[in-house]
Parts: sequence; C-alpha cells; structure tokens
Amino acid sequence: MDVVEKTVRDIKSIKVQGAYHIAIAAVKAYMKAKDKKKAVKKLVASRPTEPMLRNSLMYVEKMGGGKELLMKLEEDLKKIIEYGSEKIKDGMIVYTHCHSSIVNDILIHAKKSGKKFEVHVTETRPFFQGRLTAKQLSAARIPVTLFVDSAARLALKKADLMMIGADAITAEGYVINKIGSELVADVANNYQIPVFVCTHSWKFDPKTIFGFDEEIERREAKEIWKNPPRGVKISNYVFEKVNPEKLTAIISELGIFKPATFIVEVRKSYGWMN
Ligand code: RUB
Repeated sequence: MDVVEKTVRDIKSIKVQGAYHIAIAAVKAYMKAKDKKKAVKKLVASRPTEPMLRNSLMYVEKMGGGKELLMKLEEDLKKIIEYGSEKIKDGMIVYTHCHSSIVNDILIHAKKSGKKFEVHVTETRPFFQGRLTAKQLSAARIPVTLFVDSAARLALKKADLMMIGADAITAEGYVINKIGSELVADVANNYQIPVFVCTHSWKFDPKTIFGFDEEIERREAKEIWKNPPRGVKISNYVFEKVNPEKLTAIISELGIFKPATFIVEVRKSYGWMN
C-alpha cells in the first residue's frame, strides 16, 4: 500500500493518535509522496480537525525542508518538556485526561530527573486513551491510578496540578481537546487546581483569525453503542472547547503564557501562518 494511503488509514482508525504524532506522520508521508499536492489533500482530510497537521504540511509546501522541519519539531518538543517538567514537584499528584504524548513526555522526563509524584488519569471513553496513558506511565515506573470518567471529581480532589494536551487553539484562546476537557477544567477550577495545556504552538489554527469556527470532530454513533434501541440518538462529539478563562497557562516551545499572550507570541514567531 502507498505510504500516503497507509498513513491516512492509520490516522482515521486512531492507530496514529494525538495531534503531535498525527502531524509528524503526515510530514513523513508527504516527504515520500510522488504527487505532493494530492498527498496534502488526502492527509489534511484524514483528520480535518487537526491544525498542527495542516500547519506542518503548509510549512513544507511553502518552505520545503521536511527533514529540517522534523528536526525543529523534535527540538521544540524538548523545550516544551523542559518548561512543563519544571511545574512538577516532589510529592505532587498530577491529573491528566485522555492521552497526550506531550503531557506523557513531560511526566516521564520529570520522573527521570528524580522527581517523586503520582498521576491520576481518567479513562476517556469511548476509545480509552486514558489506559494508554496509564500503560506508558506505569512502564516508566510512575505510580498511576486510573479512574472512570464519571469519577473525575475524585481523581482531581487531591491533585495539585492538571495537565492536558491540545488539538486546536483558536484566535480567542479557546483550546480544543478531548471531550470532557472543559468538564474536568471546571472541577479543577472549583478546587483551585492550576490547569496547564501542554502543546506545540502549531496547534493554533490561523483560520480562526478571520472568524472561521473551529470544527469539532464528531464520530460514528456505533463507536459508543453498536446496536442501540430504535429511537435512541447518540452524541459522539470527540473534542470540546475549553474556555481560556479556565486555563492557568499554555506551555509551548515559546514559553509559558496566558492564552491571550500565547496567541500574540505564535503570530509573532510564525509570520507565515498569518
Ligand atoms: C487525543 C487528544 C490529545 C491531543 C494532544 O485525542 O485529545 O490530548 O491530541 O495530543 P485522539 P499530543 O486520541 O482522539 O487523537 O500531545 O500527543 O499532541
């Protein structure tokens, strides 16, 4: 099978998941594709709600240098990990939701630097990406407790810090992440637990500058319930918007900023997006 087709299939089936890895996989497929224009079209359509995928492909199309881009993204990731792990202190309980490779990298780095902390994670129906988080963290010998989604309040009650990833960030500073993210941010706010979004800044969607709405991904009902009784409607929104007021800061390769300042910094640093 052609590399673009394979990548599209893996992204659609969530075999490749998480915004950062989706973008990396797309750039790698683009580099090998014969028909670049066709490849971009197919890759962008594989998950239309991922701005980092679009931004990365826009970058290689405009500037070339796929290999250099992959190197830059790796360097950026190191910075995010450095900034993020500074927030983790001995004895803390860090809460997370779903599976963000960036949050996991931060936690694993903090552990390797000798910090002693625990993680609480909610399982994240319907695909249970929280289990993937738990599996990776426990393999790194981080004590981790998995909670069902409806136990989010319990998971957060004793936490000191909440860290989640992002799929998209709008010009108004709204962060789009896995369904449940705003719900858990509300709980964290109630307990006065700081809420950090850990992300590469290319999750920013430049089209939102012009007032376009960020699309929220909806997936098939059968992912939730294969054979529901006739007449039962099923809502399967997989992401939701988190209001910037509920966030303490966005941690990215650009530094640690409040959402409004983050937007200014991204636009200043990456003029080609505007
Ligand atoms: C994953 C998810 C992650 C973000 C960020 O959802 O919501 O928090 O994509 O991930 P899905 P990363 O499993 O549906 O892709 O930090 O890896 O970019």
